[in-house]
Amino acid sequence: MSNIKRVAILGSTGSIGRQAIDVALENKDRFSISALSTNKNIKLLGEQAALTRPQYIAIADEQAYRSYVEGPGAGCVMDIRTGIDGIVSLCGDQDTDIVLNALVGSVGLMPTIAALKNKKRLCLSNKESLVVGGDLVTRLVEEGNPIIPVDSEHNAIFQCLHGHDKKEIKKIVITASGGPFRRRTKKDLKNVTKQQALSHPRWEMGPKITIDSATLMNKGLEVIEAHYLFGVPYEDIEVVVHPQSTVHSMVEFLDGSIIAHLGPTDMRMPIQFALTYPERIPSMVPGLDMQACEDLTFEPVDTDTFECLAYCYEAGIAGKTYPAVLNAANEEAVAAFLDERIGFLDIPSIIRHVMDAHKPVEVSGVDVLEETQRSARRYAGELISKIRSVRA
Ligand code: MN3
Repeated sequence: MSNIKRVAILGSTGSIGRQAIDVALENKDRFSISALSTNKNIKLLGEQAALTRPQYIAIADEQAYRSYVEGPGAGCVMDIRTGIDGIVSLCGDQDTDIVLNALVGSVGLMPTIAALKNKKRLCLSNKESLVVGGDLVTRLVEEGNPIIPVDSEHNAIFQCLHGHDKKEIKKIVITASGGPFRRRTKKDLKNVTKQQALSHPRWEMGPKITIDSATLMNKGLEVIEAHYLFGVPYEDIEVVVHPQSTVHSMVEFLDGSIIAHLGPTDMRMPIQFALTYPERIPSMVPGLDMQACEDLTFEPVDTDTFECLAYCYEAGIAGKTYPAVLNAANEEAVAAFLDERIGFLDIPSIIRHVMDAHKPVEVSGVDVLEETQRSARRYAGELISKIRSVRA
């Protein structure tokens, strides 16, 4: 058997997916790509497929799938699939050792479940899988096959915890850059534009996560993600603003020692670590120059202004279907904000209303989550159209 690990990259045309391809191509002696998937960016997918020669590709959007198989994909030797089922099926292929789930949004849940059920190594960038389905997903995690987090903060915590027992953790400290609106007041945020919200000071990311970073929703989702990944109660998960984003996160242990993870702000580093774990190999990413390092500063997070973060703690602690509802409302609100149908502060307001109207139930299975999210999205949609008619 060859030592080359075969990687399925779900969401290969997104920011994380593209960087994962870079890492795999840079380490051809270790990795080959067995599968790629996109929602509908078939142009880039075609280029990636020509470059990496996977056995399988999946195009979630049916129309994009048809244009591809009738166009550039015609006569191609790859097995081309469509729909969410097509993406999920990539997680079970015998030709795949590692599934890197870099999908955006709650659509990532089913592939996460499939990868764990099929006993693949799951490198998880899709935090929504854990936010929406944390109770279901953690039940599938087996000893010896942990989820390897790709999200930089969680990848950092995962590294800090190496060799330590969970019982030794006093608390987890997740760092936040503070986003583009750090130190702003609510009044300042009332009329911020989509462009302003999309210019993140530290990280280059896709539009959805960039807006989530501006509202601090992203940090809140990461708190829930950390709760499920590391089994730490919410009261032991703290968020601190660290504008330089050099410390990616920290763990405080029972004896008061804090172990922190530092590195450049480049996602290729956590992606590579997730793929090579437990080994470390040289990286193409230039290391951190400590001589040139700015001051490393820390400040409290302002949850009065950035209410989304407080809502995430609330939903996480309340449990049951609350996190799924919070996430669904956020996805709808962010899409509407990106379409310029609602204002920036309408995002937390919509989430608040949808959460308040929700009657929580126990997460007994995927169907419960689907029904819950559907009705949360429907209600969020109603609120969005009301706001829109007021604005027009
Ligand atoms: Mn992150």
